[in-house]
Amino acid sequence: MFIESFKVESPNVKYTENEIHSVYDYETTEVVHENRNGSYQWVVKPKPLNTISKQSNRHSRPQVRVMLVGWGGNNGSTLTTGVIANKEGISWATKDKVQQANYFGSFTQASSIRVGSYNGEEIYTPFKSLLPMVNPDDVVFGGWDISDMNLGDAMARAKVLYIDLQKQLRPYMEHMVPLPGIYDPDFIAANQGSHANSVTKGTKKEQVDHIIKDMREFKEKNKVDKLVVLWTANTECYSDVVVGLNDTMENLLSSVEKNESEISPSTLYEIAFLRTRFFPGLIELAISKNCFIGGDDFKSGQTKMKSVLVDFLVGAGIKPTSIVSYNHLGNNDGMDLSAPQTFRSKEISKSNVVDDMVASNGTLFEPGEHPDHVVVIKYVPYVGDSKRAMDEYTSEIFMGGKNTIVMHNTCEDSLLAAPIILDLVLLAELSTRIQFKAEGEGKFHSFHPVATILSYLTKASLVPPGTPVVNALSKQRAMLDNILRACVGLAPENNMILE
Ligand code: NAI
Ligand code: DG6
Repeated sequence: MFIESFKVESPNVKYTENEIHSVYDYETTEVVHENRNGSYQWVVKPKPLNTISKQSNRHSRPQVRVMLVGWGGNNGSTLTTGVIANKEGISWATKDKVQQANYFGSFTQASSIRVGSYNGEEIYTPFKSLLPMVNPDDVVFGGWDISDMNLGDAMARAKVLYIDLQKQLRPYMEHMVPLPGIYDPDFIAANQGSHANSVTKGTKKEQVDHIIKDMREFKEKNKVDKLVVLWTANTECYSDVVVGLNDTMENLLSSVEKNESEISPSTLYEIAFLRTRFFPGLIELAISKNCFIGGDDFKSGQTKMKSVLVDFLVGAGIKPTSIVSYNHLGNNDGMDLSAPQTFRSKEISKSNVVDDMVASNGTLFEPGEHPDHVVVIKYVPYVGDSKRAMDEYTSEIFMGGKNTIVMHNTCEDSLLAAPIILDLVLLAELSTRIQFKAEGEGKFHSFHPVATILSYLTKASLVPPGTPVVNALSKQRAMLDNILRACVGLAPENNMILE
C-alpha cells in the first residue's frame, strides 16, 4: 500500500514550529587488536551512541538556486528543460501515446521508502515525504559555458527530447544564456576548441574573481543565501596531486596567484566555489570554509550496474575475475572522451568502483589481488546521446567452474544523468539543514563538509580523510535512507521481519 504522507508519534520525536527533533539510538562497533594474556586478538565491541538530530524548515518551502558549469551541454539543457516541463505540466505526443512530464530516474522524486506495516501489508511512502525537501518547482537554474549558445538552441543541438516537447519548451529556454566560462585548451580535448566562443579573460586569479563575482550577482538577483554549484562541463584531462602545486590549501592558492599553467579550469571554479577535482589542498579549503563538497562524475548506468553486480557476486561467494566494459556514444561528451587525456579521467572514475567489494572478501581474493578490469569508450557520432554499454563479467564458481554474464544497455545518456543531477542538488541542500550531536555533547553540528551522503549518486565518492570509501550501491543507498529515517526517529531498515 502507498501513502502520500505520515507523521511519527514517538517520545523520541518532537515536531516544533520550524524543526523536527529526533533522539536516536545509534549502535556502532569498534574493532580493536589487543594483547590478551600474552597473545594479540581481534576483539569486536558493540558501542551504543545516542545521537540527537534536528532538521530545520519544517513548514516553509525551502528554495534553492543552482549554477551549472557546462549549463549549455546535454545534461545542463536536459535538466533545465525537464524541470520546466514538470513545473508547467507539459505533455507531448510520442509515436505511442501522449507523454506527461515526469521525474523517473530521480530517487528523491520517484522512489518510495517503507515506513512499516498495516494489517500485515507493507506501507510505502514517497521518499520525498520522509523529510521536508526542496520542491523542484522552486529550483532556479543558471550557470556558465564556454559556448554562448542559448538553452533553446542547446536543447535542439542535444537531440535528446521529442520535437513536440522541444517546440513547447523553446519559449522558456531561448532567453537563457550561460555566463562566459573559464577555458583552457590544455585541459579538454582539442575537438572542443570550436565551441569556445564565450570565455573569461585574464590571469588565473582574475578568472577566479570573475566566477566569484558571477555567483554574488546571481545570489543577489535571485535573493538567496543558498547556492548549489555543480560541474557538468566536459571531462578534463586527469591531473595528479603534485607536491608544492595543489597538495595543500596554501600551495594551491599560491599556485593560482603565480598563474601556474598546470591549474585547470575546474580547479579555478572549485576555488571560486570549492568544486571537486579533489586535490588535498581543495578539500582542506572546503573544510576551512565549511562548504559542502561531493564526489566526482554522475553514476548513471554502467557504473551503477557494476556496483550492484559485483556486490552481488562477491556477496554470494562468487569470484569476479574479469570485468570488461565497452561503451560507444555519439554526443559531445563522447567526442570529448575520444581524446586519450580526457578518456583517462573517465577510465579512472569508472574503474575504482569495485575495490572495496573485492577487498571485503579475503576468502575469494588474496591481499592486493584484483579482477582484470578494462574500460573502453568509443565515439560513434551516429548514435548521438543514445549510449550503448556492453559489459562482460567472468567469475570463478564452485569447483573451478566459470560463469560469464553479459549485459547490453541502450539508453539516452542525458535522460539518465539529468535526474541524478537534480537529486544531488536536492540532497546537498537538505544536508545543510540537518544538524546532530551525540548525547551529552554541547552544541549541534552539521555533517562533515565532505558529503559522503552524496556517494549514491557519483562514481568517485568523496569521503573525509580516514573514512572508508563504500562503493556497493545497496550500502550507499542504505546509508542515505537510514540517516534520513533517523531524522524522524525511524529505526534503520533491518529487513529481519521477526514480528
Ligand atoms: P556536453 O559536452 O553535452 O556538455 C558539456 C558542456 O560543458 C558543453 O556545453 C561545453 O561547452 C561546456 N564546457 C566545457 N568546458 C567548460 C568550462 N571549462 N567551463 C564551462 N563550460 C564548459 O556533455 P554532457 O553530456 O552534458 O556531460 C557533461 C559531463 O557529465 C561530462 O563530464 C560527462 O562525462 C559527464 N557525464 C555525462 C553523463 C551523461 O549521461 N550525459 C553521465 C554521467 C556523466
Ligand atoms: C561514456 O562512457 C560516457 C560517459 O560520460 C558515461 O556515459 C557517463 O560517465 C555515465 O557512466 P556510467 O558508467 O554511470 O554509465
